Amino acid sequence: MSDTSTPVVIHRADYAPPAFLIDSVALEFDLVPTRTIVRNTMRMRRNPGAVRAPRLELLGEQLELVSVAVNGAPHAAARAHEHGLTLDDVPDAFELTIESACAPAENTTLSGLYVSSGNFFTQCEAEGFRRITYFLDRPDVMTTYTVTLRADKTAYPVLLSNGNLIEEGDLPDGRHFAKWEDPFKKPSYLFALVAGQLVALEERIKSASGKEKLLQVWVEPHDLGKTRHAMESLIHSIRWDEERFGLELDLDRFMIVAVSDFNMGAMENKGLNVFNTKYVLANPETATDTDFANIEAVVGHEYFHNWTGNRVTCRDWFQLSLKEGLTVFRDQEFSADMAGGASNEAARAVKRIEDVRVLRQMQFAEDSGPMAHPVRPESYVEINNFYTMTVYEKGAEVVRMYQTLFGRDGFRRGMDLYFKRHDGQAVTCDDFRVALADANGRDLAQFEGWYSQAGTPRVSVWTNYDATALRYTVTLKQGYGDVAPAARETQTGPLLIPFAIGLIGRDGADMPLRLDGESAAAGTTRVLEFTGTEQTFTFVDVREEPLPSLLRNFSAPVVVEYDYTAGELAFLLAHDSDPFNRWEAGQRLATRELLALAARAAQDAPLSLDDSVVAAFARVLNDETLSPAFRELALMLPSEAYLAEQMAESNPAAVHRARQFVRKRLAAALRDDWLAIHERHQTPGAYAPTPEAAGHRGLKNLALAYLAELDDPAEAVKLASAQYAEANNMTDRAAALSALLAASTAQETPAAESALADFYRRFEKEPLVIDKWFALQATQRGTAARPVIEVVRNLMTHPAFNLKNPNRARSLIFSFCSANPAQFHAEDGSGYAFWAEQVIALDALNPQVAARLARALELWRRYTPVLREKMRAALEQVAAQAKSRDVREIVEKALV
Ligand code: B3K
Ligand code: ZN
Repeated sequence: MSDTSTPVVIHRADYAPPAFLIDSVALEFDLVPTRTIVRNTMRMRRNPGAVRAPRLELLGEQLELVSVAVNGAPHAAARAHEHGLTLDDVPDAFELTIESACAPAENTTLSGLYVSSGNFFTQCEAEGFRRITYFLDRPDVMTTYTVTLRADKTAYPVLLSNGNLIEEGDLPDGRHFAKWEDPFKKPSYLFALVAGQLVALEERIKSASGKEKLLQVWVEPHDLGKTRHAMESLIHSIRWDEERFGLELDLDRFMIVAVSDFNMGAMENKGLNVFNTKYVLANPETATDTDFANIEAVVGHEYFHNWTGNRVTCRDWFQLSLKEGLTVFRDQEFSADMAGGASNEAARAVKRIEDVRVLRQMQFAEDSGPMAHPVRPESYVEINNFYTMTVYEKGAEVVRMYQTLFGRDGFRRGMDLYFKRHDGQAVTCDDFRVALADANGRDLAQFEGWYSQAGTPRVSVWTNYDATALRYTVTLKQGYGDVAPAARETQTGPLLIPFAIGLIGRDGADMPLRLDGESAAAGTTRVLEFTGTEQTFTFVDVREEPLPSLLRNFSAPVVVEYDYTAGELAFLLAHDSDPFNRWEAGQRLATRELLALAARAAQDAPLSLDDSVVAAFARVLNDETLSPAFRELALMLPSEAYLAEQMAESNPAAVHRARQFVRKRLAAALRDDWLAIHERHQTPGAYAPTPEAAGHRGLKNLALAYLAELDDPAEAVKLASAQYAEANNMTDRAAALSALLAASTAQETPAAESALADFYRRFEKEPLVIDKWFALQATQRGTAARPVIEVVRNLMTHPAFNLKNPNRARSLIFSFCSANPAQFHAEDGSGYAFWAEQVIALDALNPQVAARLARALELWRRYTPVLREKMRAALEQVAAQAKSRDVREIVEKALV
């Protein structure tokens, strides 16, 4: 971990096939927290497809070598070193047996084998398997695994690994064993074991072809009552993959295990998915609507990896998006289908909007900073730093574009061919693209640019209407804005951009579309294939000057530049038949106003907002033909982080003042509407986490949040206090608490303090709820008299705080540093000093989590000079003290 030598940069261009292959591996574990012995027997042979290597190099980290034998005889020519084990003089084919020891109880990195709440867990992706045993720990080495687990029977009654349980029994001294066999070849990153005191919710189902399957959700005994939703999500996922992609569960048994100490969301180990408790446990009292939806999405995501990732895996880690972009796309489609089915466009749009919000807020930001990289990166120092928004979310957009180009059926044809060609293989993003192209009879060479170019493309649009000829031309020009020099080098030529467009008439209705050269009009949305640097498309028979609806449903991950007037945006917000673009029009309108206000706020000039803007939002709010979920999204202003990023010089304080000004203005101007909405969208009766009910709660709680902005928050405090006390679900209770905290910014209220205390007492034994308690306080508004940094520092000493638990660290530290920009970027630099301390403290415990936190300052160059200099100093302090490769890669790239 404390590797202080010059960082080694790994390049995609250096890929070479493995010199040796492993035909099978048998692992035996003697599980003891302080010293676990692993006996690893591999059948190995030279790879006929590789250059002959003089020696065998196995990777290993933090291991104590006990013995090495080749074909049963001790092997003298074996050298253990910091990064692994080197064996000279090995035959062409042989059996290699290695015994080594590791210390799971001391493993705070949560990579490899570790102990959490007294139970054993593993996390191997990306390079954790080498912390368990010496191995060819790379994804293109696939083999079959047999795993024997031995442990004390009382302390570890449950022993799980991948695949099928083939034998179990008792051993002397109160120990027992279990033997598991995974019939499918897999790379080492998909290996898993779990051992401990766990119980399972079980279901038996029949898969599409009639085979019986055992499904289990394993948790600690006191959490068994919170597993139903995860189980149902799993069953829905299995059905969905059968129906939409014809993909069946290939194992007899599929297990999900929840663990409270976990670096990320979940992990798709073959047949034994390991999950952060946050994405498994839910009941109405402890989980919000968002939690319920996230559980469904993550259970789906990990399950879908069984085909996209596990059956067909990545040749090397540069191809990560092959599995992640594709699987995110699949989970997005799954959630959209679950919410609205294939035909309910409005419900699907809500999911689409939520996904695009995340992409624009986080991925576009990533693309504009020192960590900008293509969907298929060219190099890395620490691969764990490349599980990014670009690889995942932009990667998913890239996959979505195939579907936009070829339609659902064409996409399905491509997927079928991909599996037909590559099942059981470790392949590349190119292989995927070529399968999609071949299945649809297309040449997609130009599309490769989406994998190799970094940065967010910008499409500028000009339109012209010729009233005499009834022709309407749309000229598109593509390029990139300002990006880091390293990103610019990757930008080699125009991309193939599927650009969906509609034309709207004065009556607000879509016009039929006929491009020049076509014999008749067809449809009202057209996907233009924009392939040149600049290209003009001509529509004919256009009876009046239309208003263009551009990039419908966000058909490509680009920024569209077009000079809409405020009036045109209000018109689109009221009429566009494309629900995504209706929302988008509101966002453009709001962003434009907010940025103008932020510029004024930065100069301490007075702020004002035109009544017409308020009226445009009021119309949407009260449009009963729109779903509550859509209205909630439409009335949610762009985030402070997103707005700050749009400024020439990011000024979080000015953005905060501008955004608060607009919130207060909307709160006051629409006070009666908010009150009516809060009353009308109650969801009496038993709680159900359906999208409809969640939509009502979401809109109702947005109303409460706006009411809490009123200068006189008495009414909001009354409503929120009642809602807090009477809530039968966490969504309403947490929203009420959040409103009370917001209201107490304007006027100190005892209701907020007492609700906070009550919340803690009520949920003291529910770690995931206590995470919310920390997060709510870390993201609160704060006042000059009581800046949030003081609250946060105080909470760091709370007995329930624990830096070693990633969920807890994220709930307090990350929430403050990444989700409370106005307070974090305090001019005195207090936020940055705190950040530096925490990155360094985490670096010694858990480099992966530390590196995530380190990224909170990566856009430092874009801030106002005062902030910029303080951020640089904090970064330099971390650069001088951090030891891990993970953190050093982030801060060194930021400082270049
Ligand atoms: N594949 C894992 C992520 C592993 C992250 C390693 N640092 C979860 C997922 O994307 O499904
Ligand atoms: Zn994934």
